[in-house]
Amino acid sequence: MHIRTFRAASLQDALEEIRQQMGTDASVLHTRQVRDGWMGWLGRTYVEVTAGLRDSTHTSTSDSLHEDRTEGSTLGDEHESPRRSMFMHSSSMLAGPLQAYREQLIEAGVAASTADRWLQATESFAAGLGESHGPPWMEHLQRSITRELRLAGPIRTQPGSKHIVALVGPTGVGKTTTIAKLAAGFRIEERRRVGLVTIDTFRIAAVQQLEAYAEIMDLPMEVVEKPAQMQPAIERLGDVDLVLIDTAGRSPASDARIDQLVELLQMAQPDETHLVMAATSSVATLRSVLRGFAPARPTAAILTKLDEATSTAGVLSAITASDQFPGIPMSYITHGQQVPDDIQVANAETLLSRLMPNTLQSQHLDAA
Ligand SMILES: Nc1nc2c(ncn2[C@@H]2O[C@H](COP(=O)(O)OP(=O)(O)OP(=O)(O)O)[C@@H](O)[C@H]2O)c(=O)[nH]1
Ligand SMILES: [Mg+2]
Repeated sequence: MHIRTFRAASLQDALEEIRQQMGTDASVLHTRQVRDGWMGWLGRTYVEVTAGLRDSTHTSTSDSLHEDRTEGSTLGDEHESPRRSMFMHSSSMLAGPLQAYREQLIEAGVAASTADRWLQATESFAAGLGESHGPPWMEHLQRSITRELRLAGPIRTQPGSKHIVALVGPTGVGKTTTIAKLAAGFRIEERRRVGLVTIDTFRIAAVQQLEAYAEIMDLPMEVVEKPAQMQPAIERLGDVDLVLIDTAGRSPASDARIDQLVELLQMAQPDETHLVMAATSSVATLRSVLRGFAPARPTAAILTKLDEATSTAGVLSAITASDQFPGIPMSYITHGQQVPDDIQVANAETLLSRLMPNTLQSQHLDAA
């Protein structure tokens, strides 16, 4: 089969171009909306259609007409709307259990185009192993998503060099709690000298919250209110290996407050900035957080509240790379309120074991 991809401003335009260039025997294999520009910002939306044309030796036989109908509609078929063909394509190509997974993924907030990408990769993966008609599908799906996942690894410190790490993110996602977990882990397990800075002076309770952790762990702590205070505060922390900067929660929609945060952070010149997001958030919220905090130039993402999330599928679809977004590497995941225990370095196994509400059950069924 001869396969080509076309991009146009609308589906109708794309179909017309395919009709002109490949003829009316061409089949629509895949359709998706694409937006250019970083994360879809400042970009145009257009439609991308992948079309296929069978070798001429097959196109005139009745068999080929039958096959075209199973893979997608031929453009010459007046009775089949492109939208319906698209649906038929995605539901008829996939092996039975993958159809059910497709529905679950979409229900978890994953865009249909992402679900299709993952599931097609799953089928190819299984076919490569010679298991195109058998289990374990869930394992294949998990492996396919793992290949898209970027892992940042833990924060790396060197004794004697001041490594500066800031945590940013929306309100209430667990920034301060995560700072406490990280501080305890580096101080107790890694035996590093840790200092804390908070620029969350918006609420007195926020300063007190971090102060309480600093006291328990006997860590130096500085409070910064204005950009000019940042460098002197970091100096005053003395000879520490790791500086953890806690910030006030910001709404991703508040450009002015995010600009203020960026201005303060610039004075600290952090080596790493981790964007903290809750695994319980919707895909739409996660996308707006990723967009809203882009000016802070996050180098990694921390996913909190994994213990409260029923599924990680939506989160993974939001943080993995797509045409509109380069993806963000995950550094840590947190799975409870306990300091310092409920944190671990982000790893594919944990993230994917909770892919869908019934992942474990599916693995059981697959294995049966
Ligand atoms: N279930 C669960 N709760 C968590 C986790 N991490 C933090 N929390 C809870 O989430 C709530 C908010 O945590 P904070 O650390 O204060 O959140 P924050 O992002 O600093 O909040 P602001 O400073 O107000 O923006 C607290 O009740 C934490 O105990 C987690 O991994 N799982
Ligand atoms: Mg806080």
